[in-house]
This record gives sequence, C-alpha cells and structure tokens, in this order.
Amino acid sequence: MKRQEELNRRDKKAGKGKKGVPNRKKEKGSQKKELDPKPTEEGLIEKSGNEAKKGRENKNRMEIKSKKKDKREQKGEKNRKKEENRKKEEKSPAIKIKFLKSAPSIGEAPEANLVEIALLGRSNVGKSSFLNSWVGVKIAKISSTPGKTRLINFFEAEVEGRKFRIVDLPGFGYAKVSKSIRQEWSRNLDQFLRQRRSIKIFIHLRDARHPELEIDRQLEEYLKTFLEKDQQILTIFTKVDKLNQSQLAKLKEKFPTALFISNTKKKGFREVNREIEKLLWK
Ligand SMILES: Nc1nc2c(ncn2[C@@H]2O[C@H](COP(=O)(O)OP(=O)(O)OP(=O)(O)O)[C@@H](O)[C@H]2O)c(=O)[nH]1
Ligand SMILES: [Mg+2]
Repeated sequence: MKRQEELNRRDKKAGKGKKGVPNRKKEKGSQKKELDPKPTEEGLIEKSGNEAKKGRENKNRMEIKSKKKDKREQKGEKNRKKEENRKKEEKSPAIKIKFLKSAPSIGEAPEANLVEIALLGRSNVGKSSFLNSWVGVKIAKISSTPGKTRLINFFEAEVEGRKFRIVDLPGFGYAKVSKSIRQEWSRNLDQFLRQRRSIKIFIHLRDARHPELEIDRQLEEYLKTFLEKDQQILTIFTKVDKLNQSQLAKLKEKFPTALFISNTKKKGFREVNREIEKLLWK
C-alpha cells in the first residue's frame, strides 16, 4: 500500500494521473501552449507582414473594382449622352417657333408673306402632336378626343435665319359636330387650301394602322385638283409605334415615297427635316 502511494506521488509529480494515464488538465494546458505559442518577435513581424500583404491585396482588389465601376459609369454616361444627342437631332433643335394666331377662315388669316407648310389629315391622326414633336416644343394642343383643333392655327417658325409658317388645321372626318358646322368647316377649309398659294408643302398625315382609308385617298385626289407646280404633297404615316417590324416593312414597301414617324417615340424626324428642307428651300 505504501509502495503504491509512493508510486502515485511520483506519477503525479511526473504529470500522470491514476495508473500512468497522463494528467488531463496539465495535458490540455500544454497542448494549448503548443497550438498557441506566445508570439515571438519574429512571429509578430511575420504576422504583420502577412497582414500588410493581405491589406495590399484587398486594396488592389478594391481599386480594380472601383476602376471597373468607373468604366461602367463612364460607358453609361457616354450612352446617355449619345441617346440625348440622337433625341436632340430628331427634335431638330434649330427650329424656333411661336404661335401667331388662330383664324376660322382665310379672311382672318395673316398676310401670306411667308412660305407655309400645312398639316392635313383625319381627326385624331396626330397633326398637332406631329407639330410638337417636330419642333421639340409643346406648342399645339393635343387631345385623345377627336376634333380638338377647330380653327386654322398659324405658327411662325425659323430655321437658321429662314422664316416660314406652319399651319395646323382642323381634322376632317370628325363626325361629332353637327352637319351644318361640318359643312361650314369644309367650306372654309376648301377655300383656304385652294386660295392660299403661300402653302408650299401639304403634309398629309395618315394613320399607319389604317393606310387604306377611302377618306385619305379622296384627300389626295382633292389636293391634286388644284396643286400648283411649286406646291408638293408629303405623305407622313403617324403612330408607327403601333406596328410590328413586318407590318412596318410592308407599309414602307407599299408607300415608297412616304415618311414614317412616331410622335410618342419621337422617331423618324431626321428624315422629316431632310425632306422638308429639300422641298421648302431647294
Ligand atoms: N401611339 C401614338 N399616339 C399618337 C401619336 N401621335 C398622336 N398620338 C395620339 O393621338 C391622339 C390625337 O393626337 P392629336 O395630335 O391631337 O391629333 P390631331 O390630328 O391634331 O387631332 P384633331 O386636332 O382632332 O384633328 C392623342 O391622344 C395623341 O397622344 C403617335 O405617333 N403614336
Ligand atoms: Mg389637332
């Protein structure tokens, strides 16, 4: 017994538990020491070296990221400017415009001392919208209810110092007014269109969704009955945003000399400017 006690005491001293099993507490402590040695100066230097390396790497990564972001932003900005310029071009920024007066008939019209462009077409086809989109200013009244424009509206325009007038006319084929008013309108309009020799371009606006209307065919025939050599008809289809690609392609094939625009999408106005410039000044 004494011998055993002696042996136990020696084991305890040597860090072992009962029956030669190493003392767990001490073992744990010593393992911890091995796994997590006290940082030596070298360790600290090495550790701080690694951290600095990591920091540099992070910084580089961040710089690359922010450069990429900058590039993306620059590209976005470029595209935005490009789109803005395209829109500006479509709007023809060179046109200055002001409202001159409204007249119910030719008797009240301003003196015919400038070349004029008349906007003709069915009610609701987009005559007033066309004027606004073309000049880039909301100057003519628009309405989803047909018959908005009831008078002959004169606008004075100027492009690069050259003055001309735009005449926004009431639409034809508007059924909601009484027959007598309609007859008076058409009498006034007929007189105006026949006698107003200062009109150099009759812009005939037609709805791209209904290209074969009898009323549009009749208008063209009617205009041709009094058209002078220095007067032209320019057919423009509106609302092309309502057509799909193949419908638009078919329409273009059928009307090769016409122009095609969308007032809502502001499309087709470059061609409009080019054509008007050619017809009005050359
Ligand atoms: N989707 C589409 N809608 C259009 C376009 N042009 C005009 N509109 C719409 O058509 C409606 C009639 O437009 P207006 O410009 O007032 O037509 P208007 O020919 O002057 O009509 P009246 O003055 O009644 O003869 C409005 O609701 C416009 O927003 C176009 O190109 N696309
Ligand atoms: Mg109108």
